[in-house]
Amino acid sequence: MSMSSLAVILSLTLSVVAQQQRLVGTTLSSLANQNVNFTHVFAAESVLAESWAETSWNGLTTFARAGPLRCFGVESETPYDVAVLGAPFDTATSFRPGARFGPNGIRQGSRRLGVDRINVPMKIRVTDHLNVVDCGDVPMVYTDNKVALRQLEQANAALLSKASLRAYEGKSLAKDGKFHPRVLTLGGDHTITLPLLRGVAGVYGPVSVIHFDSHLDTWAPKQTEDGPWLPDEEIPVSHGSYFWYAAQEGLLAPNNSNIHAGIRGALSSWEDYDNDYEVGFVISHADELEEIGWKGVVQKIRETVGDNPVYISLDIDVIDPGMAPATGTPEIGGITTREIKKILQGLSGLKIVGADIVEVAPGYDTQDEITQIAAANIGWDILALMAKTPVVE
Ligand SMILES: [Mn+2]
Repeated sequence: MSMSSLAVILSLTLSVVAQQQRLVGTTLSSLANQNVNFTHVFAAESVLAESWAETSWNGLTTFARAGPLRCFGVESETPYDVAVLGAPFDTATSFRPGARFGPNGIRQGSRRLGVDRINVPMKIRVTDHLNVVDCGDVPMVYTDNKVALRQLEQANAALLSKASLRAYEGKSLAKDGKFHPRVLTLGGDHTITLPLLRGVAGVYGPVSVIHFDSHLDTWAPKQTEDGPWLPDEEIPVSHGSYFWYAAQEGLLAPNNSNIHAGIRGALSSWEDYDNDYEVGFVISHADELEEIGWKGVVQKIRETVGDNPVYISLDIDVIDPGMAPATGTPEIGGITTREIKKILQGLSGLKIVGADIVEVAPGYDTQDEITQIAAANIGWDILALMAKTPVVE
């Protein structure tokens, strides 16, 4: 190779390198020309900050990107329409514990959802109708269930006692005639429903409960012949007896206007069904879905609750463990996520005064978070039901 051809190659190479450097230089200088100031980019008035905030799974992980609020602290005066509240409690469960991590598991499962996104089958965008905040979790002691449940009761009552951001035409269903926020609680084992029902009954009077579960949860606390409790000791409430206590306290609407849907758990005795009826429920069994379909289940629910104020309590074990394995007491033969969505859509127009989703124990979930995603989507559908219908007489 001659010196001149080497010079040509060298100069060509140098010119390519120079061109690449120019390209890099152009990119850097165009950024510099825009004077990118990251303090400005993330400032409250920035258009970019706004669009970033609407993108999924960024920022703080709240339920379906609801705004985080220190509901019990410095922001306790800020009004809202719905509070999402975590109840990290699992020390009254009869089998596998772990639901104390349910609230954050459900939030994690909701990261691709948004309260500001359109729920297509429900035909609604929640934020067009409701201001939803996530209050985080209630502190619940892990050494004394009675105290822990009282903590939740106080927190829930504090939220419910406020005035909601929005007021509506017509008369509120609340006993005081005012409009109050609604609470969507993320459990927690199912025992938490007792203090939550005390809260809604305090505001609205007795409510009709729509209870999605594979178990009745109406069992009376019972000392066996050689049981562990001393003669005059109180038998503590558990995730299988809280509805019995709720009935004793007059929290449930009368005349069997409460319903279980998805029931399929084993019984100790056929008399369990008599007891369940006395507590105030009617039953829709999981295997009925094969015969009457989701429309039949919806019809049965609507006939049962009528025009009463409604509280929805959903144990994730109502869903088949193939789609929701991460729960304390799984039962095969459950309903599918598609069926629960159709049933919830069928409840459109009911006056939902509050709701909970319980028994999500993320430690047993699959790596793809299947249970937490199912629970989150169910919560998102319940918010849509709340958005559709204000609690007006
Ligand atoms: Mn259950």
